[in-house]
Amino acid sequence: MAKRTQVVIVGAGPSGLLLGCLLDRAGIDNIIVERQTKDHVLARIRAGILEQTSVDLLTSAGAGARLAAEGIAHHAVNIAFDHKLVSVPLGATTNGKVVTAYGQTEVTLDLYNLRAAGGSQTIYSAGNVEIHDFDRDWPFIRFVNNGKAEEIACDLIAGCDGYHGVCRASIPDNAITTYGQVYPFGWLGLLADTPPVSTEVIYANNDRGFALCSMRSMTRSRYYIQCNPADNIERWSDDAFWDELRRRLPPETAEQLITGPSLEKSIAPLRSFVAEPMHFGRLLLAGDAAHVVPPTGAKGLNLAFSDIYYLHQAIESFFANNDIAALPHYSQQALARVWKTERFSWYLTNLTHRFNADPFEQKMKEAELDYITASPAGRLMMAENYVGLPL
Ligand code: RFL
Ligand code: PHB
Repeated sequence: MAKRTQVVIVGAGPSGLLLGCLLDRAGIDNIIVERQTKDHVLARIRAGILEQTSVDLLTSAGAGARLAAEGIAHHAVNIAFDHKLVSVPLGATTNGKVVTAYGQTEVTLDLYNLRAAGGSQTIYSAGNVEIHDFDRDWPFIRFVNNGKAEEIACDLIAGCDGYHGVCRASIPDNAITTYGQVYPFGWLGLLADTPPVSTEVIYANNDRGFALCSMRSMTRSRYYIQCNPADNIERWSDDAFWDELRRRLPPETAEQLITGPSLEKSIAPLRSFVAEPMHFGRLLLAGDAAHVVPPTGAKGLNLAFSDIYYLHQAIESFFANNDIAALPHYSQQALARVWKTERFSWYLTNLTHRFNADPFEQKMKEAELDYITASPAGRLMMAENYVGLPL
């Protein structure tokens, strides 16, 4: 077998790139194998809000300079129910921890540039990626590169290949348990070069359905509305989107809304999903490959990064101390945080979306909103989870 490395990372999304950069720092050889082209990966528009722990991790990996200069700190999160908007402060109750608006596209670009400068190899456009013998001590990966079959032998495989990837699917069914649910709605998202309607995120529960106001910069805004997941995107003109968004926001917010042509518009389904354990033999799953949260609360990317925090420590211990127990320990550590974050994302989705027209359920949600905004304990629960639970 021609090629060998210590860790093969499958997937060059944010999880795979961050892991690669942290392993480079620790002097551990790694190769990333990615199914898509570099341009495709770098163009994906997704998350927009980083927890403090994610900011710290990117900084410690050496990818924090542009984030420090361009990221926008949010000191509150807003929740609107019909015509009432309440603001939950962040920071004061969370030991100074806040969240930062900085797009996933920028995070991926910063990590990509850092990796390119370090010289570690990333193979894009890899076809038919297969992982082998990860239940033994000599795993390897096989794929097609520029029309030729290639193999890379390694000590460990990191499955950072997202929800639809090959790694989780390669684990025998009887060795993994999956949990989850698909929500009966999707999010229709629109990106525009218009000033954001609010300097902090607004989650709106309205009788026409959920809406979210977010931003990428002071001149670029990101909005979402709850929609039918089977809706055809062609049916949604920009004007139809803006009209519907305006109807779902409190009137004083709607009045401030500045509209413009969309740069991007797409529909995303919403699901909660966890696979456990996140370890099988010499395969370690991280990020969306192991779990998915609905985007309410902005946890997906952050949870991927907290996995990578635990995973790089486990991999370092594995190589430094021949510590095979570090691998199952990674899964236990990561899952403890995963489940709590799954709970919060599920909770905030339930609180802010309309599932059915049941007036009792809506009353329960209004009482809950009153509690989390009027009670110091309620505000603390909201703020502590929103800024991210400690690692
Ligand atoms: P990714 O980003 O899916 O990357 C996986 C990579 O693996 C590649 N791949 C393969 N490579 C080789 N061989 C195979 N067989 C492969 N199969 C797949 C893929 O091409 C891809 O490059 O997973 P990763 O790295 O774990 O990152 C996860 C995050 O991308 C995801 O959790 C977030 O985007 C979720 N998310 C949000 N997270 C936040 O923290 N804050 C937010 O504000 C936020 N907003 C969002 C979101 C996700 C959304 N969508 C579209 C699902 C908003 C939306 C609308
Ligand atoms: C985003 O800016 O894309 C965003 C913000 C908050 C969320 C989800 C997505 O909960």
